[in-house]
Amino acid sequence: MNHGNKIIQQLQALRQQIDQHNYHYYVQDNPLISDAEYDQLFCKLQQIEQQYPELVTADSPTQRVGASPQKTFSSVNHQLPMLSLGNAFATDEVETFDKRMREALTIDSVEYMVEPKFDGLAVSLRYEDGLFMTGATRGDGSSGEDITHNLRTIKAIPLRLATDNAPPVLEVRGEVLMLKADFIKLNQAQLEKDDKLFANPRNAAAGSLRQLNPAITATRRLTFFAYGVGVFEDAQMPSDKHSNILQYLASLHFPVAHECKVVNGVQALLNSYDDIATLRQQLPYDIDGVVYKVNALTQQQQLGFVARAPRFAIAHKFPAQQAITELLAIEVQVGRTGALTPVARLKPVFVGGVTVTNASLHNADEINRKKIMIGDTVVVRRAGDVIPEIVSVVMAQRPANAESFVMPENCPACGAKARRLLNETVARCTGGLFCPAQQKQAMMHFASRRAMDIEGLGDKLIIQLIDNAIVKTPADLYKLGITALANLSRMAEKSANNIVAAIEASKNTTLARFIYALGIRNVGETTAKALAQHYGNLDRLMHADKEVLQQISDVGPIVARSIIDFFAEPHNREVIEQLRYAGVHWQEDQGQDQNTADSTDKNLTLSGKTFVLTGTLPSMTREAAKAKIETQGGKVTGSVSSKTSYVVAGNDPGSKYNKALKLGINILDEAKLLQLLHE
Ligand code: 5U1
Repeated sequence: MNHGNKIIQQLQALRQQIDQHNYHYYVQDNPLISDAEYDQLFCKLQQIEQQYPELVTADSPTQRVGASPQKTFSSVNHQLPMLSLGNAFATDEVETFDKRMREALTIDSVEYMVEPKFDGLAVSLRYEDGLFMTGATRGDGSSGEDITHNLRTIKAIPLRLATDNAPPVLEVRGEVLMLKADFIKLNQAQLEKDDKLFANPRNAAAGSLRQLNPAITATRRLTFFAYGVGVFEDAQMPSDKHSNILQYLASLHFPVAHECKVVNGVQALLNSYDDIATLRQQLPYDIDGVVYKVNALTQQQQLGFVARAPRFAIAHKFPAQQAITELLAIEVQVGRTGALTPVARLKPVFVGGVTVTNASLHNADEINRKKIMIGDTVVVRRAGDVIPEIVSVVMAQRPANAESFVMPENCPACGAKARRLLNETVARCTGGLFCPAQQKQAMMHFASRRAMDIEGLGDKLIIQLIDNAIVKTPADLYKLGITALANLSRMAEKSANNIVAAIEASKNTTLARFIYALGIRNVGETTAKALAQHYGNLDRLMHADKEVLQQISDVGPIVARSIIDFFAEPHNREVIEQLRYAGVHWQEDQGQDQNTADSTDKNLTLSGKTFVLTGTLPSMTREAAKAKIETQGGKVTGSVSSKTSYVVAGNDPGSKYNKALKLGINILDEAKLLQLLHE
């Protein structure tokens, strides 16, 4: 097809622009345009490529995540082995290394390159004619696994070398890492999902690279640093010094650590080690030492190799980051989704350059597994340099008065019942609508498009409203006036009007949306729909029986438990009542299966009893009373007869009241009815 040069040129220009911005963002850490502007460029490229699919190239920024999940990784032979490094821990070992270099080279002082030793995963990236072709793990050094598709998702790795003079072959060696900040975010997200936590950034990077589905790897933020080359056919490759090779790699747009430095002699090596050790905490990534390499390439060749390690380089490792201290207390924190996390309060201790006073204990199982008791002397480690953790207990030093930890039965933030579900490792607060720790999350979910669909009430606004104590629960949203909103920063009066109108409009909803909006744990949209269809009525669901719940498709014992717990929490019920009082409403019907197990269950308190309702009840509609009676197995009929068990009478009762008196039938007011319902 003839596309005309114009389209091809436009595509090339867009790709170049995006590559350039990727480079500034991911490699230089210095973005030139806003995220929105970047997204615009990317969308434009996607649009044109969609229109002309035959013009899509493998190195297009749109093609980072393309491959479908694999069954296994195939093996790749390294044309040039991927070597490992000898280690030094003490100063005298570094001095011995330097002496060996000087003697072998017969010179007085050696020029070295000093580099941080990244705590990540070594990989080799092969470029052919400037295009990224294959990426592999180190494996045993001779062959590794082909993880090309996963490596393509890492934005710091160029898909095309930034040169007009692309070498026929170039293998770049370096390390894949997860930045400390990204590791913390990932673990937070894992915790929210009740998914496995990673022990440190290295494990997180390894787990992410080992994914058979590149789409998952793409969701994990990984980065890359180059520190050398493998095979190459490249006339541009510097042949004098390793430092120039790194400079050359940087010119091709590979990230190279800023901390790399050329120095002379052993004292300078040791000074650099101290400098980098001091910097360590501030670095955005984990390092576990410093690498020293003889800088001149001819000297490297002269020195050669021993087994699988080069003689010309050594890793000077940092000492392990562990210390011993006392566990003073275990407190429980409540997360955004209500997860209760025990946190160790420690006697302050200096570990790896910082004073540690807290350590996460993750959950009760972790505490039991490590046999941790309050008052114990414990070994603390800064895992992956980021989150301090308790490694073990010094049993010999356990005091007689050491106390076991018991997970609280109630949420420390709101007092609601805490419940640990069968499929979860953490206990969670059940006061979702009320708990202050969960306010923001609950409100964002409540207002979201698939829930109450309150247009304009975005996450940022919700955060502002909660931080300024304007709203606490979703019910407070319906009390919001234009003035309260318009007083917020960056809120125009017109937007305030629109939001108030959207809140008002959201009052008219469906039962399924409302159930979903409540944010009951394990109740997603589909389950909410199934519940709405089955019960047809919120009160009936609020009094649902666990066995009956489990007859509904999508509802197993865990979901049923979540539902029962949620409605058992008085604060949640209170917020629901406030919402109804504010005018949130939906079409209630009988529900598809209302006469199945709920009302015929012989074990329910009111089974076999017949009720007639008359007059206006003080706090609930007759419909609500009917639902409550039915969920307890009772039947509600329209007329009084000798078979009627109870007549429930409110204000201004009708003739049914007189008939009940005549027939000597039990007459209940609302309070007595509630007593009968055990409420
Ligand atoms: N920074 C750095 N890490 N690292 C690891 N350089 C470096 N070089 C290595 C290894 C295994 O090996 C070459 C010296 C061959």
